[in-house]
Amino acid sequence: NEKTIKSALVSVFSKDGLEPIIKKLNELGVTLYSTGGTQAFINDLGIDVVPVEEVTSYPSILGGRVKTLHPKVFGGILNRQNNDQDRTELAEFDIPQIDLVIVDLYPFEKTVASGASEQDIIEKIDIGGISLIRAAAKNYADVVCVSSVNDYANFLDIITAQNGTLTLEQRKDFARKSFNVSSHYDSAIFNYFNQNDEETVLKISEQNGQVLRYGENPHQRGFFFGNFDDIFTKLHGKELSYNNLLDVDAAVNLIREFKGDKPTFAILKHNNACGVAQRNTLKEAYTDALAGDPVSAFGGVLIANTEIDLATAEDIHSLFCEVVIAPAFSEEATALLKGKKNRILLVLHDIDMPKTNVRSCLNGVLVQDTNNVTDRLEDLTTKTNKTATESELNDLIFASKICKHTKSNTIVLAKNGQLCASGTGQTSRVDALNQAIHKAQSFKFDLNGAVMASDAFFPFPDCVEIAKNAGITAVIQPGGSIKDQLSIDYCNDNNVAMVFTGTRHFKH
Ligand code: 93A
Repeated sequence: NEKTIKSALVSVFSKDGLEPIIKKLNELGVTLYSTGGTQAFINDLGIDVVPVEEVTSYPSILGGRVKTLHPKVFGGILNRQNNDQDRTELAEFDIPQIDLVIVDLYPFEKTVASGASEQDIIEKIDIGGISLIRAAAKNYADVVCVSSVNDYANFLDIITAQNGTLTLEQRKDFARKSFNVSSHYDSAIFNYFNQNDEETVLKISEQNGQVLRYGENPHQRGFFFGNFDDIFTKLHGKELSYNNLLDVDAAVNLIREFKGDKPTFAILKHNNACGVAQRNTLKEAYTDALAGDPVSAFGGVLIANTEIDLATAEDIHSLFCEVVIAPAFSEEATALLKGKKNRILLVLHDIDMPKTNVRSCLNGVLVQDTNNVTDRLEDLTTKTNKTATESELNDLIFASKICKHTKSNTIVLAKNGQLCASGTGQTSRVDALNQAIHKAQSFKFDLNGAVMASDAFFPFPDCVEIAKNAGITAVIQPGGSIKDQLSIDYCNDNNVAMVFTGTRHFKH
């Protein structure tokens, strides 16, 4: 299974490191075939080389795009030396045997990295060279393929030590490396085209989507696809930004939980509620939503589940906010709220929201059903000896609904139809709870008799213990941990009520 190299086709882009190999092959009496630039390089070394055009009886054409792509070249590489038919055809068509192929491909990746034009990049997609590599590597039974400058030293050592002869294992190892080179090369081309795809997405967005001032930050482009007017009538204000749209989406989804309830007002910042309250009048609801966190409310998105009247509008008017949303605005309220040029006023139509949710992920998209399970009193199961009072039950449902629309991990604390505070987007539930308690206390909320909602189960009883010590008397959670009982036991020992919803509300 040893083969001695008697002929070689050398076609390299970079001539670096080639000289000692050519000299060695010449010393071993190997016949050299070569393409234009490589041929000139070999001639300059004073060594004889047969131009590939002489083999093919064809010139290099199309500006070099076709120079080795010819049956005489590929026949010379792909023929099986132990196959009689192949031998006959080789003789019949006057095809020279080629035992060694040395190729250094057009530098595609380097050209992309240099910021070259698209045309220059396309020209650097090597066709002939990659075919030579694939052909020679496929026929490793008879042919040696050296496809990378990195293998020159090793190859030179072998032919020096073994007088131009290679074993089958050595040829196969060069084939393995060659397919590594060719697959890497093609992946680089794919990645380049794929990148272009992303550019295309942005171009299509620019032409067909709504062009936003920018994306999440000023250095990012942003576009919106959707039919805004189906959902809202815009009464007043500046263009909605990318971040406004995200907040509006969060606000609309949250307020839908309270459709048909008594007047409810919510204030959102960065897609999370920082204030929510349900009261007998909308004005009171606004006042108590704002009290939840007057600091965060600055520049927030406001939403009501019922018409905004003048009394409420008068209070809202003194707050700097980006967007106000409601199913209706009274005439006087509209006139007053239009008093600030940039303030966006949106009338929310009574329509269904999409049932699927799409977001980008890695090099694709994630699609899921929207979370359309609303927690209801009749679905709760009490797990503790203490049952929640009617007022606690209302607060538990209220808190759990807010929880569903708050970034995970989240804990929501509420009391008397008012959001006291929430912990949002924390990496642990304990952190979320501590954040909520700290925040509620900093805004002077008395948490005695307040309730706690969690978006997901408690793996340990630590949260209920911390909550109890802060004054919490009732807890709502989905349940489902193998250690649920530890939290239930703690509640039983400490006169806390706990109910299960059976539905987890992660929001990542
Ligand atoms: O344009 S090509 O894809 N067409 C070919 O037929 C061809 N054959 C070899 N490029 C081709 N090559 C490449 O030319 C080799 O991979 C190598 O990178 C380069 C060597 O050209 P020269 O010897 O003229 O410098």
